[in-house]
Amino acid sequence: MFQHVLIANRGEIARRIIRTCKRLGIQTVAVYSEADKNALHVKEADEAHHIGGAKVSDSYLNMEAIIEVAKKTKAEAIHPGYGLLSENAEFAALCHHEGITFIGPSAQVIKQMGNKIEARKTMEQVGIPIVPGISAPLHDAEEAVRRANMIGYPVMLKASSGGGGIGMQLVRHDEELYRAFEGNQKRAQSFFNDGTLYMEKVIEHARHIEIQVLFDSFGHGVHLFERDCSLQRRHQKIIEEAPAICLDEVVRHQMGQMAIQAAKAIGYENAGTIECLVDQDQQFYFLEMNTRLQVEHPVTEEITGIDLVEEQLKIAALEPLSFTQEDIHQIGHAIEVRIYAEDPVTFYPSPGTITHLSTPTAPYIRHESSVSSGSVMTPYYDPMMAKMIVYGDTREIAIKRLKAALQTYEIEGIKTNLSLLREMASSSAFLHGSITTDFLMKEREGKRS
Ligand code: MV4
Repeated sequence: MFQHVLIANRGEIARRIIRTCKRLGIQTVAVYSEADKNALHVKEADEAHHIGGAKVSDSYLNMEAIIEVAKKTKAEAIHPGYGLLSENAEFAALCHHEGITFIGPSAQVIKQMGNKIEARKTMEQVGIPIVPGISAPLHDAEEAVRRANMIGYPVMLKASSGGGGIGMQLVRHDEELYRAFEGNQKRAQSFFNDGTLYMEKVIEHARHIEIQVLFDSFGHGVHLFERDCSLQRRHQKIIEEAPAICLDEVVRHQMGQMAIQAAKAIGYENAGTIECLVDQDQQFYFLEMNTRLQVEHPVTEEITGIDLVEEQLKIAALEPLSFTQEDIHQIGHAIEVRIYAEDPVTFYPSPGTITHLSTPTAPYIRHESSVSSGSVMTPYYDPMMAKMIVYGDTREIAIKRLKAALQTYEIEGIKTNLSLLREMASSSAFLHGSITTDFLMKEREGKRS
């Protein structure tokens, strides 16, 4: 196992990674920006190094500065967390070139799955069901309209270098598509430096289900079942849970096998997630693969008892997986809510100082946060300030506990989405599990107009 690991991230995920490293006796090296001098991850790491200005491009995305700290501190490996450099193939390659282990898959696999058209093609070839659509770049609006008429409206226009819903638009008819095409192309170009668009049929009344996989460096792997992430708003997930209540046991098994097959086919190594849509007839379709540890990984940890960060570290240290598929079970139910420092009406980030913070504690509550009383939410980074994960033997118990925990959660000084979370957790749609992706698409459009 490594003796020193550098964590190239900030906030709750940096703290989460530090915690597992400490338990495994690994020395932790934090990096921080000008704005994060007083951040908790800086205090909790064994050592911390300043890498640049507040803007992520000057610090957390500053590859050279991070590599320099790794070399100086003799860190043998870098954990990228999520976001930031976690799916940056160039960074993974740079680590490799410098003789530092990037805790994640190879640069080649990151690149392959980062190109969503390429990912569709690869999965199609392996025999994995993909969403009906095209697996080649759309050249112009005319071609898009021709293709849309073959696929059948509504269609989803997507950016090939996008993912996570950014640069995605639902289109209902020819005229709308003509209007949408160029704007989306430009947006994709400015966001991802790649204006390539593709198109899929919209799967209606679907659920957004993702399968967690773990593969070691010997090509052996397991899946850790699914998470249901259907509750999203403006491409931000709000509530995630495991298991998914909609899946029948046969389909759950098929999806697990599919995820293993997909990961094997691309020579995947480390933790990864296969995102799917599951329609009302329990048909599932591959959407994309995320080649990182995800924000919502704790719900999987809670129901399987496996520490995903520990497994990531062991895999990167070339240890074989210490369990097989038969050892992994879904026990109980876990729900995660994300607490954002944002205005509940406009959804704009709400930076400022947290003057008071009181979070519920109980054996069945797990709190992953980047802040404490007195912390400052700066405008430079993602406005997610914490995640709360509740566990119960059943979904009903977990929801009851979630509602009670949200009632006692107190944040003062900044605006947050707590009221929205309370509303969601108490809604009958959530209780009955009837929330599908289009429920939120409609709701989202309503809010925008
Ligand atoms: C879709 C879809 C329906 N049809 N693609 C959202 C995250 C990103 N990885 C893909 N997403 C979706 N892709 C097709 N062909 C529905 C979603 C989706 C969604 C869309 C809008 C608002 C909320 C959503 C929640 C989950 C999934």
